[in-house]
Amino acid sequence: METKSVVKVGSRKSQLALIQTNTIINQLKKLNPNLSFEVISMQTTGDKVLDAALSKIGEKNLFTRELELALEKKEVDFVVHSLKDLPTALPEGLLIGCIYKRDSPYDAVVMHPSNAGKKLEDLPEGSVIGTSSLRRAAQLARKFPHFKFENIRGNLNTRFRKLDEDNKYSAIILAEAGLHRMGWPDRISQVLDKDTCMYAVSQGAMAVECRNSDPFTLSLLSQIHHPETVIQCVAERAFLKKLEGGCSVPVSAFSEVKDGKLSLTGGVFSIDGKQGRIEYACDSLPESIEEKEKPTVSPNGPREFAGIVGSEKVSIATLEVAQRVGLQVAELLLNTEAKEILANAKAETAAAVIAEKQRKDAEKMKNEAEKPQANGIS
Ligand code: DPM
Repeated sequence: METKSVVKVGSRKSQLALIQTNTIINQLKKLNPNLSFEVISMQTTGDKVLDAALSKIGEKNLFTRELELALEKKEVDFVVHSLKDLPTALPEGLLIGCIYKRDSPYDAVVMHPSNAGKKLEDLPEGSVIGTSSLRRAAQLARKFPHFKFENIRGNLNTRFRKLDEDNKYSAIILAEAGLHRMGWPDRISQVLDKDTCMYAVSQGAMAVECRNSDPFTLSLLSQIHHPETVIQCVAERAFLKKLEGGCSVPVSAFSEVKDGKLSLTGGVFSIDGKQGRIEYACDSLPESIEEKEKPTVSPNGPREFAGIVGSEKVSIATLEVAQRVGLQVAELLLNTEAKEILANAKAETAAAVIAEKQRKDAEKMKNEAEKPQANGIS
C-alpha cells in the first residue's frame, strides 16, 4: 500500500468549510503526529451563485463538483463536507471514507436584534422569516401559518449581516451545528424540536470523501469513523435516496439509536406546507454496534451503503439493518398520499428552476442591451 507523509485536503473557501476541514485535520493529526496536511481551498458553483435559492439552481452537486474533480485528478486526497450537502449518489470511484461524530442535527432560530430573547411563537402576524430551505419553510408554515417565509442566501456571515442590517427579516433559521462551529452559539434564541421542524437528512454530520482506490486514505479516515452517526446517516441517506430527494424537495428526518434499536421518522411536505405525511420504522441492531467484521472488498473497491464505506468499525450486518430501516420508511411513505405530495413538490421546484433560468437570461439580455455600443472608432 502506498503511504504518504503529506496528505492533501480539498476545501471550499467559506469560513464554515475551513473550520470543518481543520476540525477533521486536527483529529487526524492527534492520532497521526508524523503526518502533515496541506489544505487546498477552492470556490464551488454554490459559492458563486449567491442570488438564487439552492432549490432553484437545479443542479445536485453545487457545493461539491469542483472538489470532486480535484479528487478524481488526484490533486487532493480527501475533502471534508457537511454530509447533508453530499448527494446520495456519488460519482463513480468516490466514496465517503468516514463520518465524524455528529453535532446537533437540529435547526435553530436566530432573531433580529430587536427581537432578542423572543421565540417564534412571540412574533406577530406577518413576520418575515428568512430561509431558503424548502424543508424548513414547509414545516414551519404548518405551525406558523401567519408568517411569511422568504429566501435568504449567502454564506453564514452574509446571512447574519442581512438579518442585522436589512431590517427585513424578523428571524432566520439555520442549522445549530453550523452556528456552534462558527462560534456564534449566543445568537441562538431557540432550538426547534422534531415536532416543530424535523431536520435534513444527515444534518450536523461531517463526512470525508475520498477515492475508493486509495487504501491509505481510507484506513486513515477509518480512525475517526463514528459508529452511531454512521448507522443513523446510512438509514437517513437510504431513505432520501429511495425518495430521489435532495435539497430540491421538502423531505425531513429524525433518527435515534437507543437500547440496541434504530428508529427513523421521515416526513414529506408540500412546498406550501399545507400537506404532509410522516412515517416511522424501527428495527433491532445486531448485538454490538462495534463488531469487528471485515468489510467485503470487491474488485470495485470497498462495499458501500448510500455512498458510505462499510468499515471495520461497524459491521456489514448492522449497516444492512440501517439501510433497510431507511428504505422501509421511504416505502411506507410512497404507499400513501406522500407519493403525490412529493411528485408535485418536485414538479414545482423543476418549474421554479426553469423560471429562474428565464429570469437570468432576461437579465443578461437587458444588461447587454444597456451596454454602451462599441462604435468601431478607436
Ligand atoms: C442543504 C440545505 C441547506 C444547506 C437544505 C435544508 C440550508 C439552506 C438554507 C441541503 N444544505 O437544510 O433543508 O437555509 O438556505 C448547509 C448548512 C450546513 C450544511 C447551513 C444550514 C451546516 C450544518 C451541517 C446549507 N449545509 O443549514 O444552516 O453541517 O449540517
